[in-house]
Order: sequence, then C-alpha cells, then structure tokens
Amino acid sequence: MLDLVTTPQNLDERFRDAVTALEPPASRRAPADPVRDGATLTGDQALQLFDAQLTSRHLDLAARWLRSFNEGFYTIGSSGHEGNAAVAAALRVDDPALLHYRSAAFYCARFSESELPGDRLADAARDVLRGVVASAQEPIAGGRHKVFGRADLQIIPTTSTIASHLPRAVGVAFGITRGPALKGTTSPWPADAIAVASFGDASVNHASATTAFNAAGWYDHSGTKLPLLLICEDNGLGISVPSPEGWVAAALSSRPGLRYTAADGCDLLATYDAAREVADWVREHRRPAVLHLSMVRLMGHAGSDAEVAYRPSAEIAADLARDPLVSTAKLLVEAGLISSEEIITRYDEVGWQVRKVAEEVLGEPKLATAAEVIAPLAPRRPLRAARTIADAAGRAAGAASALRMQAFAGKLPELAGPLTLAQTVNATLTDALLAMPGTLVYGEDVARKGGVYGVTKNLRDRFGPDRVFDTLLDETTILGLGLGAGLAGLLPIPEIQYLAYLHNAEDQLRGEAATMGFFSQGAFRNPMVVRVAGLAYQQSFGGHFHNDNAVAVLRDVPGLVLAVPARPADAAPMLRSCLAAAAVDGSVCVYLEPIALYHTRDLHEQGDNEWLSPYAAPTSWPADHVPIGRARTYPIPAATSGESDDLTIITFGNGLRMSLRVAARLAAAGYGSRVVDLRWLSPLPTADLVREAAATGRVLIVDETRRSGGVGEGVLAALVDGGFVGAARRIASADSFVPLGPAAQQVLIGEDAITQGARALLAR
Ligand SMILES: Cc1ncc(C[n+]2csc(CCOP(=O)(O)OP(=O)(O)O)c2C)c(N)n1
Ligand SMILES: [Mg+2]
Repeated sequence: MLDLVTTPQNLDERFRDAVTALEPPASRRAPADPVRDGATLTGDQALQLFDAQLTSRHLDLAARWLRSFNEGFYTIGSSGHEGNAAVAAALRVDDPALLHYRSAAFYCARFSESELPGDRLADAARDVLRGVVASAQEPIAGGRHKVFGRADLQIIPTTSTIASHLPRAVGVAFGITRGPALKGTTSPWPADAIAVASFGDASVNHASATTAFNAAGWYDHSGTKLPLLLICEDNGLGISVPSPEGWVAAALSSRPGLRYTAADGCDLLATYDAAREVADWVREHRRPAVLHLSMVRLMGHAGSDAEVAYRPSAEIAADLARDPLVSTAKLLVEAGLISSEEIITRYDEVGWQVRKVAEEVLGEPKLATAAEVIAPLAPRRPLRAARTIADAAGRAAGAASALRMQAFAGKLPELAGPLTLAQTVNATLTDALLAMPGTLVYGEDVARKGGVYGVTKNLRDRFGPDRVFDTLLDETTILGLGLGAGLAGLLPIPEIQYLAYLHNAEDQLRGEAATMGFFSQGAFRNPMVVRVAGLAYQQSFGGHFHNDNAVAVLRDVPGLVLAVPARPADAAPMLRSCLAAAAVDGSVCVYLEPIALYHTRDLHEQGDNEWLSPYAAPTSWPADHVPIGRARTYPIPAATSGESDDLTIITFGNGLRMSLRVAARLAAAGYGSRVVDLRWLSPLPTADLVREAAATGRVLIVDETRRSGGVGEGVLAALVDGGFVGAARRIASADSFVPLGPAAQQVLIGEDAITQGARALLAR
C-alpha cells in the first residue's frame, strides 16, 4: 500500500495503477459521437481535453522536479482541479478570463482550442514553466511572477491575492456591455463575449469576493446587463482550513441576482455540461451566474505543504480516489476510444514533452537588473501625452460651436470669469467627456446629486446615464468597475467620495491596478483616473472621515501617479495630464482634490478673489500643459530688495494657500521667498524641489499630512538624495486622526506654525 501522502511519486503510481485496472469496453464509440449516451462532448473533444488535463498534471510534477534542485520557484499546483479544462471548452477563446491559480488545465485547453500556430500544448506548457523558473522570456509577466495570462488568449493575469480579481471581473463584464453602447470606442472583445473568473472555496468568504457577488447581484437586480460567469473551484480547503460542510453551496446559492449551479468538477462530462449550460445562459441573458465545482486538492497546497500534518489520512485517500485524470481516463476507456495501455503511453508522452520543455526553459536568462524588473511599472511618454492633450484640444475646439456650447448650456466656462476649484474640475470633466468618447464618470452620488460638493453637477444631464452614473455604495466595486472598464478600452474616472473611504478598498489600486503593468508588461492596461475628495481643513464638516490626510499608502504604490491640485489654474491642466497619461500609457492616476479649497475664492484678504482662476479654453490647452512630476514655483519677492532668495517653502494642497499667505507677510517684513507647490506627490518633482531649495539654501517643508509617513519625509529624503546641504525644517501635522470641531487645529498645521518655522530658519 502506497503512502497516503500525495507526493509526485505516488500520485503518478496511483494513476498508472488505476488506469491499468480499467476494464476494456464491450463496444466502441466513434470519435465524432458523444463520448457517452446523452453527453454533449464528443469523443474527440474529450480526448483533446484529456491531453490538456495530462499536460496540467505534468506541469505540477515538473514544477516540483525543478524545485528539487532549486531551479523552480513556484509549486502551487493544479492537481485535482484539472476539470477546469472542461470550463475552458464550454467558453469561447475570446471570452476574457481571470483565472484561479489552479487553472493550468483551463490554460492548456484554451491554448489548444485557439488558432495559435505551433504545438499548442507544448507552447502552453512552455509559458507555464517559464513562469515557474522565472524566465525573462515568460510571455506575460516576463519572469516577475508565475501567472496565467496571455493577451491573444484573452487570459487576464491575476495576482494570487485571494479574490482580489473578482471586483475587476465584475468590471470586465460591465465593460463588455457598456463599451459597445458608447460611440467612438473599440472593445477588445466581441459584443456577445462573457467574462469568466475562477476562485477557490475559501476565497468565497473574502470581502473582495462577497462584494463582487453583491455587486453582480445589485447590477442584475437593477436591470444592468452583466455577462459574468463565476467559477468556484471547491476543493474543501483553504490551505489547512476546511470549508464547513455545505457552507460554500449555502453561501453561493443564496446570493440575490446570482444564478447558482453545481457540478462534480472531477467529472469531465458533468463539468462540461454544467459549464456549457450556464455559459450559454450567461451569454444569452447577459446575466451573472456562479458555477460551483466540487474538486479535490492533490499534493497539498503547494510543494512545501505537508498536508499529513493537518489532514486525516482517510480524507487524503478520499481525494485521491476522485483523481479527475483517472475519471477522464475511465470515460475514454469505457467509450472504447483508447485502451488503458494507450492512456499510459499518452500520459508518458505528455510527461516526456513537458519535462523536455522544463529542461529547455530552466537555463533561460532571468531578469538581471533592477531596471529590467521595474521597466513596465511606470511607462511615461510625456510627449505623446502632450500630443493627446493637443488632439483633445482640437476636438474640443471643433465641438465648440455646437456640442460644446450645448454641453455647457450655452455658457462656456472660459467666458464665465474666474472659477473655483470645484467649478474648474466640473468644466474639465465636461470637456474630457466631450473630447474622449470612452470616458466614464461615476461613483457614489456623482450623477443625480452631482457630487457631495457639486463637482460633478449636471454631468449626467449633459452626457447621459451610460457615461455618468451613480454606483452602489462600495469603494471596492467602484475601483473594480474601473479596472474592468479600463481593460474594455474605456477610460474610467471613478470618484471616491472621501479619502478615508479609499482605504478600505485600496488593494484594488495597489494589488490590482498598479500590478497589471508589472504582470503583463503592457499587454493589458487599466487606465484610470480616480478622483478623490480629501485632506483636512473643512470648516463646516469636521471629523476624521471627512478630513483624512493619509496619503502614504498611495505614495508607496510603484508607478501610481498622485496629483494634488491646489489652485484652479492647475486643476484643469493636471487633470488633463492624468487623463492623457491614462490614455497613452495606461497610467493609474489618483487625483486628490483638497475639499477645503473646492469653493475657496480668496487668498490674502476677504473678497480679493485671488484664489480663483479663469478656465483655459481648449485652444490654450497645449500651452498650459503641466507634465506629471513638475512643480510650480511662486516667487514672493521681499518688499525691500525685490529678491526671493531668503527662503524656499515646499508645500502642496492646503499648505500652499497658507504658505503663500505667510510668504506675503514675510515679504512685507523684508524676507523674499519662493513657494514651491509640489502638485504631484508621486512621482515627486525631485529636480524642481532640489533646484528651488539650492536657490536659497533654507528650506521649510510645509506638510499637512502626518509627521510619520507623511509627504514631508519624502521631500526631506529627496533633498538629501539630491545633495542639498543647506538648512531644512519641517512643519507637519501630528500623528493623530483629525478630531471634530475646533480641536482639529491642535493637530493640523496652521499659519502660526509656518511663520515660526520660517522665522527660525531665517534667524540662522
Ligand atoms: C487576501 C489573501 N489572504 C491570504 C492569502 C494566503 N493564501 C493563499 S492561498 C490561501 C487559501 C485559499 O483557499 P481557496 O480559496 O479554497 O483556494 P485553493 O488554494 O484551495 O484552491 C490562502 C489563505 C492570500 N493569498 N490572499
Ligand atoms: Mg480550496
């Protein structure tokens, strides 16, 4: 009796024994006939899928073989889940798929069904094994991670963060139907495509999963078409933790708006029939459904996982008895399509092929420098972005006579006199919606109400509910919709109502949005400009949730662009730069709007209207262009000398207004300064700030975010890295949440502190 531990050796031996023991059939079926009475799968199809299943199994064995001599770096396998080959067969190759990490058989089956040239199964195996050995030639992630992904197979790479791809999957389904509804956009998928996403049973419990199920149901309930097929691959375990008996079925079958079907995922025919039926239903009705497949997990969670330590041997034995490969072998032998000896020969041939590929790829070069690793993170083509803005200007100007006049209800913003920040963002969004047909503006309360602060006012009336719409109250879904819509060729501009509410959804930005370039080297892009209302100093609406000043989590996401417009004059060009970067480079941009400045009019004195700014007409957009990562300097000359070389104040957001006010008073007192508005918190305008700091030799950093983890830390580091050797001080908010009412002033920086900091520096 073999040891019950499912090692590669005994899984292999058990398969051989089980196949050898299969009885020859009484009669033979023709390959073109159903493989069994009543089956929809033909013998030929079943054989083809069996090859995909065999390849998948041998990929697991090869991964462990590679691991055994330190040439493989990933051993989470697909053994026991090979039934997902039948799911691939029930779909079309152009149905976008976001796959569970146990989907090698799906990958192989889709590959073999495609029109790609060459030996498709060997090529599929090569892709996967290149991932396992982290080869730089791996076709999607280039050796950065082992993922299933390929643009020409519409397989969108997913991270292994449990369920985090499911909000995006909802967005993909949304994008499939919304894209063709908008004129002037092109979708990578046919109009009748469906989105498919698979995940494990333990993942069903994850917040990202439950929110995706809810969003799918919510959309279905409200009549929005959502062609989404969710596949739960239930092996009964999340690493060592069993899913309680019946829980997954109960959890999945009770979701409003989500059609539920279950099947035996170890049985190729049952899986195919169920997947076919439900996929056809989703395709025809454009409604979401979930297929719950019962599977087994063979060889533990990953290569390093000794499952005997936590699983009773009877349970392991029960899984082994359901080996899906044996099940398909039995089906084929019983149909008389192939003998048990031929099955073993086929198994060995596939094994030999896969091993040969493994030997070929293990010597391939790896990513060899940091520059190679990070190359796909933040592709920036500023000239193309600038040209995109110029083109948009041309289109907007061209529309001026008719559409633009209509969109602005006859009142062109450039003729409306100086505007506030809120009015400027509104006008810029209007022009973006006019000039870029794929743009979508959406979020909580953005459409009917026009935003909590009126920033998106009238946009729905101007552009209709297909392009400007309210979402359900869930930030993860809001971002997930954008991630999917971006892949669908649209340009989403989601709004997060308050910065504090971004934080419970931020993995969609960090783990999903920002990693897409890293894992796909630009083959898939999720262009997106997330508008977030944030930062503190609200006079009327206090407390932490409406005055959140935490941006560290955004600044540390590689490649993410973080813009903070303070002045209306910068708000429009910065938003256009974000939109252009998203369109041209697939950049993920966060455009953080300081709430306290939305309706600000004055700078120094009441009624001076100096904070306002005229809106730039489309003809001036190219000239007004503000490139990503460039600061703006305000020279404030001393009244006496006319020079601005005593002090450099580096700031942004609300700090800019306070600093300009303090600088004016210092100027009156005889000290000239230059106030630098960073404008971009990521990437920081390092060249500009180092140059401006060096010009005076004294730097005051005015940072409204927290002392620990705040922007000021980055500015100080940039100064040091840039070789600044002068004097520097930092004014930053306290390491606290912002309290309600006047107490907020105790923890936030104010003009007094800025003045004191400046005086202390000037005294040196
Ligand atoms: C958000 C998150 N938390 C924890 C993990 C660590 N983790 C990796 S796989 C896994 C179990 C997942 O179980 P299941 O969804 O049933 O998939 P299976 O591996 O069984 O196919 C866990 C906890 C993770 N990848 N992501
Ligand atoms: Mg599981």
